[in-house]
Amino acid sequence: MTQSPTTEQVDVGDLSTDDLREMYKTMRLITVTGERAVVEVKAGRLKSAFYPVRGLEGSCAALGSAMRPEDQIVSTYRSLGDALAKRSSLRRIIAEIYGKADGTSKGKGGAMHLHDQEAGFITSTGVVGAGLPIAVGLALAASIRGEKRAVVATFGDGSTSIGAWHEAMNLAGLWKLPVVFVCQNNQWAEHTPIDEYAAVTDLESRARAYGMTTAKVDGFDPIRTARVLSEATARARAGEGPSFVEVVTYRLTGHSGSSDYSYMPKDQLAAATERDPAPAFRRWLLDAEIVDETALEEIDKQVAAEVDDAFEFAQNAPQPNASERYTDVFADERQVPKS
Ligand SMILES: Cc1ncc(C[n+]2csc(CCOP(=O)(O)OP(=O)(O)O)c2C)c(N)n1
Repeated sequence: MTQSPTTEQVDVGDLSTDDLREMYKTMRLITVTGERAVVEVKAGRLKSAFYPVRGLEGSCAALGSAMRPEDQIVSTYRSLGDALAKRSSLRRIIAEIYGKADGTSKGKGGAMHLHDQEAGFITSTGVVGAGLPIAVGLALAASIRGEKRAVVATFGDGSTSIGAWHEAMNLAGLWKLPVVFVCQNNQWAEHTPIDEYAAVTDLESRARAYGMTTAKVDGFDPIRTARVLSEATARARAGEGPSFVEVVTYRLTGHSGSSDYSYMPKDQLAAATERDPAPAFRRWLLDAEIVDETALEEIDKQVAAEVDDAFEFAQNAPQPNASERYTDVFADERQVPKS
């Protein structure tokens, strides 16, 4: 593992102080919202599957700085960070996870199928690897219509061993589609470490075989990650074809909100925890004298208030009305069981 950014080595490129502050806020929002969701699940107030994004905060914040409003994203069940990076409303995401009428899909999608049309957050899916062909379809549509946008697909390292991943990568490479494939390599697929399920663990080299621009970045270095992802989204918007970015991170929790992580080697977990993205970035912002302690405390306070507000909003939001059961869904009413 390489080190987290240090004051001397970092060239922030085009990122302004406001961008860096925004990245820190996004990281904190992801951490605090995720931790709160786990508490709510364990307390039985949130009756939903929840997959923590701990460890990916820097990578998601970097993606947030690389994406523009017109870009679209397709994510996975581990989607909270991607939704926040795409500037989806925190209140409405949390309401959706609670299955409430004020959610981004009026409570019909839930955590597994988050969708926020306004934000360009097209969908998340619980089927490993299934998001990539959807992203390729969106990118094909954008290129046929002449729309200049990047379509981002995020997925875990485990997806790269799924057939749909290879089919999607091949078509995107062949047709030079405006997709950015972002592999969030957290080194685990549920309880299996990457070297126990993959013949080739250098995932970037697999992608290279499909004729696209590839990169591997340290996901604990959000500034370099932001630069690489910005180049990739710009390439897509300019019609220069797809990219694959392997963002190497580490999952700082178990697979799902309720699972244990006793199977994870303690030394690995401890080393990764030392690089916990939001605190590491906070330290770096202070050391580099980019943002002072008072301003950071202010951001921390804002985040705590926004998260409290979002959960309160979601918990008090109305349940969906039964009369809305068949609106906005594709099922044929005659085929839906009545009981
Ligand atoms: C097609 C398919 N096969 C198996 C599963 C069961 N499953 C759920 S999560 C998961 C691990 C996926 O790991 P990875 O893609 O690395 O994502 P991560 O959970 O690490 O973010 C598996 C195998 C599934 N949801 N879909």
